[in-house]
Amino acid sequence: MLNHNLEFLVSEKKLRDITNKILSNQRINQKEGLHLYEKAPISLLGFLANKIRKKKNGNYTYFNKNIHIEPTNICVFDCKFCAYSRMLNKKDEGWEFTKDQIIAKIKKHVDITEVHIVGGVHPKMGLHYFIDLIKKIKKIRPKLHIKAFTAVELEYMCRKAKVSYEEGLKMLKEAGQDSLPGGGAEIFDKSIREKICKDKCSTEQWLKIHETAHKLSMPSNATMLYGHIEEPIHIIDHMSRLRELQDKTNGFNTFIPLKYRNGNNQMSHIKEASIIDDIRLYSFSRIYMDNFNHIKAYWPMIGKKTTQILLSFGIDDIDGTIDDTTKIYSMAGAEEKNPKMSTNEIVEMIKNVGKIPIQRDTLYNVLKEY
Ligand code: V47
Ligand code: SF4
Repeated sequence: MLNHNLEFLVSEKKLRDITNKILSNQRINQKEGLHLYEKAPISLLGFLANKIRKKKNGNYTYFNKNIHIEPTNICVFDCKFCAYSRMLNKKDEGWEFTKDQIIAKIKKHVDITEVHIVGGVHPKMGLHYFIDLIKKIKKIRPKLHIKAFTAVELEYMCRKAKVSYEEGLKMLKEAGQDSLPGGGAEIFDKSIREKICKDKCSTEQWLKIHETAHKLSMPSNATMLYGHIEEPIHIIDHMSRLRELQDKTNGFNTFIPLKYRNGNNQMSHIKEASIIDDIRLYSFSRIYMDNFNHIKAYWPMIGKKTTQILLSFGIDDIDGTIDDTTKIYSMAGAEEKNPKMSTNEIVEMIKNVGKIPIQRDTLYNVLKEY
């Protein structure tokens, strides 16, 4: 029950009832979630989020040693928020790495445990191309965890190769792919999706692909793009659909809210969320996504300073060392133009807020405590 000395945080009866429900470990429903998200002061959200974080992860804050590979920025789709993709006919601004170039990049990074591979949807890089790439990576680094291809890329690959999601994912798994990243989810609500990314995989397809991966013992992550034209009700709807699938499969490792960045895209007129909005969204995620073990702040996108603040608002994971291998966010105007952090820097960032830095593998096994 709510301790008396907290009543100054929660004067309103409805909010107090919701708070008591959370404190007694009961799940809050969509209506309660919406009320909490819209009405609670961030001090209350932070308090509740931290309680949950502590119960799930103690004072541990996770990071991993990884690089990103973005094989191409050529893309057949036209998401309005994307600053990164180029059409095939604008090839001078695009890049296409060869498999040899990708292997050379991986060879340069000897101490990473994970490679994250996500790029544009190139009409000529299909399922068999990527199966071969994955085999080549596993040949030189059999133990490297390969987290690859958003549901958007997978939907296109499987459709073009005329195989079911299950067949396609099985082939990728046999080649050596270990898990799926969480991208491409954006916002599940149909009317918003129609306005920001109408030509790529649908909500139903995104959820089906992740469900199928979980069935094949390929875990995955989940994301949500926030801070553009969505309303609070769409955020609750998005999180509820993920929470429902997680109840069914328990295959998601982490939830990653992705803050919309407004540089160089077709929605640049939209103002970015404030830091208060970020804190509200992240701490609410920790409270509402009660069956997700981890909530990740992806630091190259949200910036180092905000990431550090979020560690005091329920966040227990900040992703990885990256080593300047991603362009998606710097092209969209994120603070980190050449994102890389040494292990020492990450450890310091976490220790500075009184948390315990843990180097993890992709599946959150502890590799080293600092
Ligand atoms: O789906 C694109 C987002 C995602 C913008 O699983 C933008 O560990 C903000 O999924 N502003 C791809 N976001 C990246 C992704 C990801 C990143 C880090 C870790 C993991 C993981 C997954 O990037 C896209 C889209 O939602 N995005 N443009 C933009 N202007
Ligand atoms: Fe293509 Fe992904 Fe950009 Fe959409 S977000 S245009 S699918 S690269």
